[in-house]
Amino acid sequence: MAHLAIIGLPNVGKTTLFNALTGLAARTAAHPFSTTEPNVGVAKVSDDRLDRAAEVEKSAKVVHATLDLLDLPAMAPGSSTFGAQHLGRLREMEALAVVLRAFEDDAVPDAESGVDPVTQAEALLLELVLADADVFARRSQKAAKEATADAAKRPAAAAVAKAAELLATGRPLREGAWEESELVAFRDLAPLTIKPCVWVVNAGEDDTDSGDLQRAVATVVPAGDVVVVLSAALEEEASRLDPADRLELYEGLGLGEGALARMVQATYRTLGLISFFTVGPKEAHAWTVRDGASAREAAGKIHTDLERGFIRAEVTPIESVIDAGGWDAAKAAGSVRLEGKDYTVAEGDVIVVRFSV
Ligand SMILES: Nc1nc2c(ncn2[C@@H]2O[C@H](COP(=O)(O)OP(=O)(O)OP(=O)(O)O)[C@@H](O)[C@H]2O)c(=O)[nH]1
Ligand SMILES: [Mg+2]
Repeated sequence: MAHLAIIGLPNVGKTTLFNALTGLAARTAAHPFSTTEPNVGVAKVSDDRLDRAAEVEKSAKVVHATLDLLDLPAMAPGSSTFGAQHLGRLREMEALAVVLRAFEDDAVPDAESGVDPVTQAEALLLELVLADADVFARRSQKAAKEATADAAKRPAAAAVAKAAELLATGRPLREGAWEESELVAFRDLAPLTIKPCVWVVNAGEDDTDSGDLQRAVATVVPAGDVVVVLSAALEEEASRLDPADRLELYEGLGLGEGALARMVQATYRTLGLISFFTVGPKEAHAWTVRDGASAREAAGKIHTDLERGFIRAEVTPIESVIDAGGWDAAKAAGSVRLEGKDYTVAEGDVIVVRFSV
């Protein structure tokens, strides 16, 4: 299960985004620091392909993948409102979604954030770097002392020192080149700047230059981070509609399946996660595994018995199930393959595990 924290400056639309993603109704307000306690919720990872496969299989139930969300109080650079307690919560997350305000609205004061997403991205990135720098500077001193007494501890101390140096130059750890052993050496510190970030530019509903905003933010954040432009207010409104009306709204605005789906899918990608599916009359189910997982590992996600007793897997891309009009039809058409336990699962595979226990 992946955990994503939503952070950002005051009054930028963090809770609005949280509500849009979870369908919950946490309190939002037009004044800064309206969120004082974290909100927790679950976001559905919507996937069109799963819905279509469920349709052709006439599945009674559809189970989408999910993402655990945490909406935190505002960060304010240089202030102590975003306390050690919230930093601790952040360290437990697999990824961060940083909301940057670009919308202008006289009714929603922007004194703390402004409406330039680039300035906010730089300020927040620095804030995260400083939080890590503090922790690593202290650990580095302690580790150096320990290493003088115990030679076996030298490689770990060197890794921590190298990280502390990078942070001291103002750079996030994910910009460094790290050996696995180095990452292990400071894993217990749970550095914030090693976590993948999704930068969410909250633009006005009628903002038309989303491409420009996207590129501007992308130039100041670490390579590999995802930047998504959306309107949290619009997405929250859309999330309250029933699916047909929502689709109509999105289509009317030329938004395809909506910005939220794109954001969540991008988060999955940056986390190195992929989906595979099981489909049938009872249920159509999306499962999450790390990119690179074997068929046997994937089987274990469904049930430990399937992993233990794994014999082989029947596999085909979900598109071929949809196109053929169902799993049985895809099989009859010869598009289902047999794979062994070491097969590397591909994003979008439909899998039937043959097993015996
Ligand atoms: N016009 C406009 N208003 C928005 C948008 N997103 C949020 N708002 C409004 O901005 C105000 C603040 O939104 P919140 O979601 O509470 O912002 P927040 O970042 O959680 O605020 P704090 O928790 O106080 O830091 C609310 O009045 C929202 O309705 C948007 O995309 N456009
Ligand atoms: Mg809030």
